[in-house]
Amino acid sequence: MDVLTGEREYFKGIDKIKYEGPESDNPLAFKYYNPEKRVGDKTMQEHLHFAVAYWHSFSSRLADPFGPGTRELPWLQSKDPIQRARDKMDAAFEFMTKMGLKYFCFHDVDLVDEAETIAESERRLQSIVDYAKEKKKESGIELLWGTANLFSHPRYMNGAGTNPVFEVVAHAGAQLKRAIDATIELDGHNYVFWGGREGYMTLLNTQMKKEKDHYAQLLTMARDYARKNGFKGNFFVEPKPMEPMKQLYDTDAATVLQFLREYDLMDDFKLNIEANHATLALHSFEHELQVAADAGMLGSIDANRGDEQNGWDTDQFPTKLNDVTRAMLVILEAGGLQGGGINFDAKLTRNSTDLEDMFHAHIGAMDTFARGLMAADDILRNSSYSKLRKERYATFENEEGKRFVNGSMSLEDLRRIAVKNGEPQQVSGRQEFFENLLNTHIR
Ligand code: XUL
Ligand code: CO
Repeated sequence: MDVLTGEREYFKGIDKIKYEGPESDNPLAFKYYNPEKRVGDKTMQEHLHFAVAYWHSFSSRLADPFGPGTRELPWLQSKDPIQRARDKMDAAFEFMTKMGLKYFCFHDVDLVDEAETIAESERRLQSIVDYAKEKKKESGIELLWGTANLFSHPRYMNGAGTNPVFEVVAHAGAQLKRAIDATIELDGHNYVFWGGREGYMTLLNTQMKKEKDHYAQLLTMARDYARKNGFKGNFFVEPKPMEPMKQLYDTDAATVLQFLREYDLMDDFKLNIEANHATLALHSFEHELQVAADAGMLGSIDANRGDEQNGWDTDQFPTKLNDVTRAMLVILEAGGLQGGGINFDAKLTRNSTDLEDMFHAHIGAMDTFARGLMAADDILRNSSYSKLRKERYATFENEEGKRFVNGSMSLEDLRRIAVKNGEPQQVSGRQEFFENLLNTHIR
């Protein structure tokens, strides 16, 4: 069976997307993303590790809270859940192969629908995992990360790992186990926790400390189980402040770091930073990336964007070059992502109903990251950016500054120095200069 077409070809009339360069006017070609092109010490492909999100691209018919889905997905026609799952997988591997996407990410229930009983759900997942192994082998495509959807089923309405009822936590454990099994069997590079229902709607009915203790217990059990079964990859926690719950415990990067430290999970876990989640937390994407990077915990990213005009998680494809360049600057300065990649956790807007729209969305996003990568590399290599940033702190290299940094100075010493030197000279932060510098290097 041909990996490109599976049992039938879904994306008819679209060939493999090629790099044609910025002069090309072919909408179904890359203008900037050239996988083999070297940027610094690595190729674009090595820097970027793009992944498709199974849920948005192959499961969602683009429903929103005000209406049902608008697009037909020809791979979801079969009445038989296993056949439907196989058809979906054929479509996914055809799409990834045509796009040149080397990685994918999934929730357990994206691969195949959950059944009535745990045993049947396990059987179903095993069957589609066996099929995925074949497709992986034929195509060379790899699993960037797997996860369990512990937020959609009504039983999780009060949380999964943080549910006040132990029997629900046990169900979450059963589901977590099979998602980890699937990830290990598919040689997944990483495993993600996004705690969509791990939080509360009102603190009035919630014992927060107890719930967080339970959540940490579940993460610890998951870590121990996976390690015992040979999983060598990273665990990632993906912060988000709210939605679907009013308050999520994994609020932002700093909060998750504190949680991982408190429960002694720092060695096995890192962070998966999502752009739109950063916006919801009233942070910039680059801020969240920097917080993770400064702790040596920048694992992976979920690439998307929100909309300036509204405050919800619109999960649009990332097309804003200036924002992506700022993100790539942090990522490059951190020495890259630790084990992860760039997962397009992004959906088409509800009126983009042609199958071809999936290609435009991913081509645009990949080109944007390729340009952001080149611009960031150029800024770091060929501009005064790093030097000027360093120079802002030059006074801490002086004898007295150094003593302050080393901790060999007291508050009385600071007073003495302040009195001796008088009012310090004003030093401009030169924000507009830095903003112009960034724009000059975006080509
Ligand atoms: C939801 C979200 C999830 C996670 C995986 O906002 O980002 O899709 O990435 O569960
Ligand atoms: Co995400």
